[in-house]
Amino acid sequence: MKNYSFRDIEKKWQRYWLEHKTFSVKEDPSVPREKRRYVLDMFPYPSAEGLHVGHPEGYTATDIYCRYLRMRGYQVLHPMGFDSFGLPAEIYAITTGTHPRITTERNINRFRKQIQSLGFSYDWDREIATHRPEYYKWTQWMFLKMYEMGLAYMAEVPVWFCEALGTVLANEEVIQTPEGPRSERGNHPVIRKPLRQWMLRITAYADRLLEGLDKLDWPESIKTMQRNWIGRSEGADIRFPLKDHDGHIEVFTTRPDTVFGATYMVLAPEHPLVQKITTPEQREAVEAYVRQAQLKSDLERTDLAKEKTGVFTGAYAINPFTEREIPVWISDYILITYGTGAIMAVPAHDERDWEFAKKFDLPIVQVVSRNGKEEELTEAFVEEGISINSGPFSGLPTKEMKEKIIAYMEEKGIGKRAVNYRLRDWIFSRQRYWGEPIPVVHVEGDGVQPVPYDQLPVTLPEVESYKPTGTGESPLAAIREWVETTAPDGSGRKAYRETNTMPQWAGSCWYYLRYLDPHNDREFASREKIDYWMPVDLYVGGAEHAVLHLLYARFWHKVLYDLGLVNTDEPFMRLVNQGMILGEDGEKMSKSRGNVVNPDDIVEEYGADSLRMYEMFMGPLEATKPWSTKGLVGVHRFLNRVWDISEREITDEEPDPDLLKLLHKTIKKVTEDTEHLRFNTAIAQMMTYINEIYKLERVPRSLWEPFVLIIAPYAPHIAEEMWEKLGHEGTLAYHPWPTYDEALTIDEVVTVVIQVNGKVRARIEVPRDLPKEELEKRALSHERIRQWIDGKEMKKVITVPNKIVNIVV
Ligand code: ANZ
Repeated sequence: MKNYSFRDIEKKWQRYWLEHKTFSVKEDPSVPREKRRYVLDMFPYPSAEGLHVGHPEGYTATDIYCRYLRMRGYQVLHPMGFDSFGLPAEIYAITTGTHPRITTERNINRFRKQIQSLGFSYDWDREIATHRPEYYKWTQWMFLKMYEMGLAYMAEVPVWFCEALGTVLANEEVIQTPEGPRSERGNHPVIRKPLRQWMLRITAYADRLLEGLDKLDWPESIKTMQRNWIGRSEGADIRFPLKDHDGHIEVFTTRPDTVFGATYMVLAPEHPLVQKITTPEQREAVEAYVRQAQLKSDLERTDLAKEKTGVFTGAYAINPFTEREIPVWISDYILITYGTGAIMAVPAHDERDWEFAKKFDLPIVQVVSRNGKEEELTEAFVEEGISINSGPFSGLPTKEMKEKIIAYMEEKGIGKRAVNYRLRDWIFSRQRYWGEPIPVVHVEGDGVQPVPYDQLPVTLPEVESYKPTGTGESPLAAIREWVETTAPDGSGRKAYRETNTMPQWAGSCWYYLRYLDPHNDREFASREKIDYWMPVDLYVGGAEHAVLHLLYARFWHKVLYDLGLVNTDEPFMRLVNQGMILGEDGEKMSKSRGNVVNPDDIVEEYGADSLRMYEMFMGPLEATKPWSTKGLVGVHRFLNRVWDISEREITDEEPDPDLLKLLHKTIKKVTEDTEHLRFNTAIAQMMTYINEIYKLERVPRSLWEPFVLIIAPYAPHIAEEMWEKLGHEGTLAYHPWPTYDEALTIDEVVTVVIQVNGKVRARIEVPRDLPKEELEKRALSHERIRQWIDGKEMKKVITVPNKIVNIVV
């Protein structure tokens, strides 16, 4: 294959764009609001491995879209930066002693070079990195705002602790495996352990995080994942008085309508009442059970398939509706972290309770029925139905029963309507070095004091060792000169710096705001700039961030909104997830499989334009698709053909009418597809066009120039070069996008009359010269015609193409 000299061309234009700051944008109030667009990529973690082929997929998609928008006259903000705190740099530091800052900056330089070698049109003047003090100063500032609002607090909580990583992990960072809970990063075992932690009260925003989803143009699957993660359940809290003790057991239930069927109760093993009510005879068994329950993960404990276990406490409660004494058990299928940590067990209508009752021979009373009659149950009847065995409430349908019984309980003071969320507050501290220091001090005898705003940032000290202490304390705890300080109130009292740092998710909660005003040292971003650009119009990134980053950032943004610091309560209006690129073998790319494709090699061998176009041609942006070197070579060959055409004689001759039509069709298709991010089909159309143009020896300029413009967002380097060859000066980046003539894009149509027994019954539009058989088929299946001919005997059909179909029945 003859190669066009993509290496020279690509370097030349990349240098040109950088030197001319082609893609830097400035706020300009004369640009109307509807002509501005903010297009955002999920910024990368600058790993030591460098860019992989998954990065350019999303980045190419946004780049094509941005380049297209600029040519359509939009002012486009398209920034890039680095999510640069995080474990790998720290782990590397532990083994090599190299400061994480040094490796991180080195990795960033490599990433930037790689990204630039792909010709993306970022505004590099706006680059940010979350580990730099001028950035994290504002992350700390926002933390202090949350502290003032009561949204950041300290608590002794059972947390996931990973010995191997030496740190606490958030729920979201723990995955459940057949071998028990493990860290998402590194796949190390994790255990539950109570530790003092900083928490962010994300639960206070649960309802707003749910409601906000409705107005977002996001993939339904991501919205569903967020809804499930937040997990809102409506029901009631009900109090069951204890027999032989003061007080009561409070339960949360989503089925208050089944209360007459509550034949026993179950407490979580960690429930505080367990110690109090357990009888001496049962104490030993209960304590043994509590000890072993601590070793299990929540998922193991609530696994439906798992054999139920439990122990009787020896105590009884009173069902306030049946007034019967019901036994109180403990079992690990009840979680202390959900609802009230206690349940009323209704074995007839809950599967887990059913199994438990069967195993321990506890009474089962049916209180909901299909049709108002009791039946022989062979398993829990979990559907809604008609209440039975429920005293004066019998006969009510489930929904009505729920309302009536809640009203009754509220009136009698037995219970009340309640809502529960699966969402937990966000554990916000990590016992690591390489993160934002939490900007508070602990003053001797006086507790926590925030570091005053004018003393931010609290910077990371230089350390000798990055090893976690293993005691659950951060490596920072070992640096006395840094830790020991005085109270910020000026009292001179001794104080100790907080040694926990923030999780990696912190910096990415607001980075899209810093791009707006990256060099501002008085504010995280000026309000004018926020008003000018926000919200983000299009956000593209991987689906793996469905509940982590995307939920945290929405929460954080809502806090800023409540502080009056941003103009909308949602940050990202439209979200698109790029699909994963698998290895040539159809497996996930990984070092161990040896199927990783390195973008640098591709750029070197085929050029950035080929890589960009190939990744977009692989399939729909959202689809998972395997890498194919053959496919890549095909796209490369296509670009060579394009180049080949550009070397031919370009004339001012009139174009052939059919080719002109094909051009207009092509412009139309590429315009619409680019607009809707359907890049693969846009490219297919360009290929069809090039197949025809390739046949010409002399190419009319009117067929060529528009093509150079529409391929430009996709393969910008070769396009710029060809544009220059056409005699233009400078970049085409802001040249108006070609328009098309709608009339030239439609195939010519004719109106055909359809008659039945000589009477005109319908008229249809069909392409001129539609073959006779096809025309008859369309006529006979026409809705109105079928009314006249269905069920009748067909005598004959007389067809004159382009004119008439006459049916005789
Ligand atoms: C009685 C009942 C009867 C229940 C019935 C269900 C069906 P969601 O939808 O997930 O919110 N539950 C409450 N707290 C629990 C805890 N800490 N650990 C384990 N299970 C708990 O589920 C709410 C239901 O889960 C509650 O409603 C309770 O069982 C159980 F026919 O109460 B139900």
